[in-house]
This record gives sequence, C-alpha cells and structure tokens, in this order.
Amino acid sequence: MVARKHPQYTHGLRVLLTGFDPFGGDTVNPSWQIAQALHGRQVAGHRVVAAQLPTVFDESIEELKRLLVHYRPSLVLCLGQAGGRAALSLERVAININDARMADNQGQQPVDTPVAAHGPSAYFSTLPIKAMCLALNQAGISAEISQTAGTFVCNHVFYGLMHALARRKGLRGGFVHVPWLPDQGEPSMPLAQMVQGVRLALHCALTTAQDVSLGGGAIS
Ligand code: PCA
Repeated sequence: MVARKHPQYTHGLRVLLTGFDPFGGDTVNPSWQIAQALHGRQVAGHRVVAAQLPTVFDESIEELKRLLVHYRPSLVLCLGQAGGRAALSLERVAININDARMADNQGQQPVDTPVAAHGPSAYFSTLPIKAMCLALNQAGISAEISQTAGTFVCNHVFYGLMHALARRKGLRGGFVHVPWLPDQGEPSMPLAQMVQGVRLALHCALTTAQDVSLGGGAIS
C-alpha cells in the first residue's frame, strides 16, 4: 500500500524533505511549496524526496514513520510555516509536549499532553545548525537559530522525528521553520529565496559531519 502511495525514488542515496498542508484558514503553506520545488533535485549526491504531512496531531507522525520505512533516507529535514518570523529558523530543540492554541486540521486541540508517553523531555536537532546558519547568512539569506519550535504540530513532528531517529544510528534529522510568503502577510520571504535557502541548508547538512562552534544563543 505504501509502495503505491510513494512509488518514486527508492534507489540510491536520498534525503527526505517534508512540508505541511495549509492550516489555520490559510490556503497555502510555503513549507510544502518549498519541498515540492526541490523534489527530485540532486544535492550533494543525494536525491531529494518531498512528501506532505497533514497538519494533524498523531497522524503526521504516523505518516512520517511510514516515509522513513519506505524511503530509508540518509537525512531528514522537516519544514513548517511560522507566520511572524522573518528568517529561516533552524530549530535547535523539540520538546515532549503538545499544547495547541488552535485546532489542527482535524479539529484536535490537545493541551499539555506528551508527544511520546515515555519519551525524554526533549531532543536536540542532529543537523549542524550553526554551520547551516553561517552558510545561509553568507549567501545573503536571512537565517537564525531558534530555541523553540512552539508546541503545535511542528514541534510534535520534530519530536516524533527525533524520537524515531533515536533508534536509527547514523540517520540525522532536524526541523526548519519558514516565514510567510509575501501574499500571506509580513514579515515574509519570496518563495525562490526560501527554496534556495533550504537547498543550501541541505547541502551544508549533507557535507558537514561536525557542527561549527559559533554563537547562536538568545537571552529570552
Ligand atoms: N506550521 C505549524 C504546523 C504546520 C505548519 O506548517 C506549526 O508551526 O506548528
């Protein structure tokens, strides 16, 4: 069944790049547009496989796990929209909590439930976020380290990803939040720039084994 739903690109080295469907009344989600734009492209010897996750608690993680089994990627990057942010946000940490300020696309609105009942409180990204941030900024694309992916479906998926990868040695993964598209409101970033930025971030992640030591902290 899965093989029919996700038929392409099951040979060779792959990176899995996910985006979400629109949520909260929006008709587009830039995270999915970026993933689609990069689908099939070669980056540092890897083929990008794009997949859409539903903005739905639990179901999103189930779909992500199916994708991991089906594609057996070398690296996973999940993207999500973060309206109000001006830069590509390289997420540092996923926390074991669901606390939804609005309903997901199936009307679920969990409050203070764990993502994984017996999981640790948090996981760190295993991507070289400092090196990625540097590479992006050097290319003139606004990027920042983010200390929280929120408590909605993006954090949920990020935590679910890292929880799944904790049992898969050598498979790295992380999460990047992206700004609105210009049509959605301000601050925004043009789609072409976000696509270029995510491509560059993937290239950096695939070619950087050890992250660089570079200030990226926040006071609050
Ligand atoms: N952004 C939401 C969920 C889906 C998306 O693209 C979030 O930041 O949690």
